[in-house]
Amino acid sequence: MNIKQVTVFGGSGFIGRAIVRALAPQGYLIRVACRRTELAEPLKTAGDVGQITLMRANLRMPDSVAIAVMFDVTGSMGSVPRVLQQKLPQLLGLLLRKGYVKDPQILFGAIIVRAKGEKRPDRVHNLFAHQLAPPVTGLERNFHCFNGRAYAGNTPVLRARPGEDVEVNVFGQDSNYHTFHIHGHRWKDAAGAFTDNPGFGANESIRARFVEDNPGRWLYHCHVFSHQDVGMAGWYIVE
Ligand SMILES: [Cu+2]
Repeated sequence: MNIKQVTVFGGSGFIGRAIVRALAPQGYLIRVACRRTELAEPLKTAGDVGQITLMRANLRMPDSVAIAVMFDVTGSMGSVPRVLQQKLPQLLGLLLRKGYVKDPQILFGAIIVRAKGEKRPDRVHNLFAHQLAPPVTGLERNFHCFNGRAYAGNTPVLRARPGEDVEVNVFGQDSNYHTFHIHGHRWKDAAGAFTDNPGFGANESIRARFVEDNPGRWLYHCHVFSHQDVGMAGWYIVE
């Protein structure tokens, strides 16, 4: 039997509640992790008896849980996402040094909103641009990463077939200014102009959407060379 189980962190918050209510009708067994479970109590009625359970997750309780941070980039959280992203390396370092959690993980995720009836792409790739700083890795140098990994071959390998409608979403998850480039490709921006290297900053995102017509092994990367040189690059393979 394949039970779909999911843990929603910050489940008592505005976005967390919406996620739980969206997942419940799809049959997921949902654990709602939050600091004050009493606030999430009303959520239980969104599912069948026992389908939704609440668990206390508190950074001050050792071993309580791995940590997930969700950023709402629509602005409803004010400066919180920006501050959190700047502090994330320190937060992870602190968690390790104090022994609160043995193996803290950062999870990235995006909620992509499409217009009703809009055609879905054949391929969707999501890339999160960020850094892994020495307090996180315990290494001396800083790494610029896509999805927690640095350097082509280690970062996600994106794939597509000729003729496919391809979408690559790239999210700025640190306080840097990045640009996104895929060799051999260009696409139209929101204003309808061709682009091949759009820029984005903290909590901003860009979308590359195109019909694939150029088979090959292509490099994608941030075009800020000091970022690319320390890992912010990967392969895009069309075959
Ligand atoms: Cu960059």
